[in-house]
Amino acid sequence: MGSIHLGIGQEAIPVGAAGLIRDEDAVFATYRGHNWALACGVPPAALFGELLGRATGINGGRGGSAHLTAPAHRFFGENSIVGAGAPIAAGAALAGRYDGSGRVALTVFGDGAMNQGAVHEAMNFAAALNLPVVFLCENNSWSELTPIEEMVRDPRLHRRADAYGMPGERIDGNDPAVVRERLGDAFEVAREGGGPTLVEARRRASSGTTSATPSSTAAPASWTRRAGGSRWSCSATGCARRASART
Ligand SMILES: Cc1ncc(C[n+]2csc(CCOP(=O)(O)OP(=O)(O)O)c2C)c(N)n1
Ligand SMILES: [Mg+2]
Repeated sequence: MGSIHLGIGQEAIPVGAAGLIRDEDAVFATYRGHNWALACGVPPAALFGELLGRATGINGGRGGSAHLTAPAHRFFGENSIVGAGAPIAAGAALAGRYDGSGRVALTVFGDGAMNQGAVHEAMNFAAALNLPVVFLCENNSWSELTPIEEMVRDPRLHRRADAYGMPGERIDGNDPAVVRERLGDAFEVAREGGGPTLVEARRRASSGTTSATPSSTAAPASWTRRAGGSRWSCSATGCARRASART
């Protein structure tokens, strides 16, 4: 089966969002999207079948862990390209303007994706055209083995919304009730023609970036420091699992 990107520790965000997603909406996730597929109503057996590459999987085993998709359940898929779901969501929202569906597009991505050009383009495009997109950043403070402090100068990611002229809010991603309420406001704004919102849900992931972080490839010595809070400790000669998982 290989490694998979687990959503352990980030469950409160899709759980809080699940009741907000209507039939006409569309959800775009990343490789860490299994919990979002479940939130959209993908049957667990079909999800797990897909993770195991079985014919009984939601995509007949061909999508696998990182590329499963279930449009019939409003889940327009995972995406292994960091940040790539955001422009697709903006396109889906624009299409909804023409097909009259009233669709709100929800795009979910990580804190690392906030530095991808495609995400910035999508936010600007959605704001400029006043599109019904909810940009949801699941901030687990890690991009693979790089902690957020080493990646950005200002970690208040939600404030970037100001630059695009849209609302931006940071919320507690550990509490499903908070997620439902605050994300619900963003959905409401979008449905009422108010355009896009950026929501930054902070959550400390309790699993490593993948189930096998990192690969068996020898890692640079500098990773030792960077992996300090992760499940792995790496040196120039290789990596070893640490005693305690990152919490
Ligand atoms: C465009 C692109 N660059 C690099 C990668 C390699 N990569 C896979 S996951 C990841 C970290 C992304 O971190 P974040 O956006 O915070 O999401 P998280 O994995 O923490 O949920 C990177 C850099 C990729 N898949 N796509
Ligand atoms: Mg992250």
